[in-house]
Amino acid sequence: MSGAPGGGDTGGTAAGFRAAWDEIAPVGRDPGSGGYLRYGFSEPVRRLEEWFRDRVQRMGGRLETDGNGNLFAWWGPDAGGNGQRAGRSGDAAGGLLLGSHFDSVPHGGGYDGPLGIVSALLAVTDLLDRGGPPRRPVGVAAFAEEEGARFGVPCLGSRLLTGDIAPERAAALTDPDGVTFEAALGGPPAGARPELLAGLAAFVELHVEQGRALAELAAPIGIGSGIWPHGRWRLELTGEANHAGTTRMADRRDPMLTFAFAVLAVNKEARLRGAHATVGRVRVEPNATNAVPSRVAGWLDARAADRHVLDALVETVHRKVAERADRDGTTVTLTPESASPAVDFDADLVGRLRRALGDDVPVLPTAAGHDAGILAAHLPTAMLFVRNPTGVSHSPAESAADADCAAGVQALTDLLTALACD
Ligand code: HGY
Ligand code: MN
Ligand code: MN
Repeated sequence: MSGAPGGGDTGGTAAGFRAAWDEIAPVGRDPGSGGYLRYGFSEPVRRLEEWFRDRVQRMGGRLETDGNGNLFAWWGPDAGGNGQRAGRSGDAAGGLLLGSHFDSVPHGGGYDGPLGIVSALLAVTDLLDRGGPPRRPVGVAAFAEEEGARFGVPCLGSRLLTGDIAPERAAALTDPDGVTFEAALGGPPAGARPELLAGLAAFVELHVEQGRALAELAAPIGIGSGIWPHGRWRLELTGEANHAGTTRMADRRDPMLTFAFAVLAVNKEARLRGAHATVGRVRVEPNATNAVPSRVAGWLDARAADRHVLDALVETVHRKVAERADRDGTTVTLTPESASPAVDFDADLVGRLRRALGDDVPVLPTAAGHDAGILAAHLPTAMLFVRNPTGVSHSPAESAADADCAAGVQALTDLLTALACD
């Protein structure tokens, strides 16, 4: 893809999509696992942002940052030259924002996030090729630290933009090396930007599906109906460090024992409720082969279609682990680290998506969190999903066919034509 209007295959073709995708696919890819190491504010993400800036400039767009690590590009009225944009000047209809995130989980797939950004840029290119600048402002966003893989809080950039997290709390978050978010950002985050949000009429995020619903429906794209409520909790178990060889089993206060029970309890209680719960991250102190641990920290990711089911799951796990800790002579704390309420995407916007794309396009919920889930509480928001034949995500096995990605680009172009050019 030339990046400038009028060049090469359009992004709505598999060849046009592939040409653009090949420009970013190698960035941050681990040769050993084939997965991606694109942590927030890391070198690979900075290179992807540089690719974004270069392409936007060649497309005649205007770049903007919000002071929270989020990057925006704008086209149409109030974009470019005069530095004004809908919402600030107040004299243009609200903007239509597309976009997603560049960051990944450790050894994650290449599509989770970047597909939404690349597809949006290709759709804007096609729109400009078709008929010049849109009648309303059209934007593409690259949100920072969506996975929370570095600083622990998911959708950190979009939560800062909307005021869903205090800038002081975000600034003090640290990564595993003790680097603060403020240091990684290069200064204190700006926090809420209501005037930026005020200029937006809608946000639509395209994302690779993280499941096989579209594969089973033999549909290349789908429309999101909503997001399950979900959250993250830190489970900390404290016992007594001791010698692995000389300490009798009856004399131990071993937090690893309580932790093992906790992992099994999480799995059982989720299965009993049709919920999804995971302990995928653990930190052991002192983490030595020949020492009974003093402390074990594990992180719980829990999600359910219904808020009450989720609350009951977490409460039951906490109660059962505390009972077990009493027997093990250990102590337990469960600390919420992030909460994401249930999301129903904007019914009117979903309806407009269905009219623009066809009533035969499936409408489906997701249990995956997204920046769209944060913005949905602040402006009309919807999502588009692209078929993932493996259904696997947060893994190198994540996949999407070029033809389906091109269908996603075409859907965004049709949406822009319907909403931003009418
Ligand atoms: O964790 C999630 O659901 C998303 O991929 N950040
Ligand atoms: Mn993800
Ligand atoms: Mn994602």
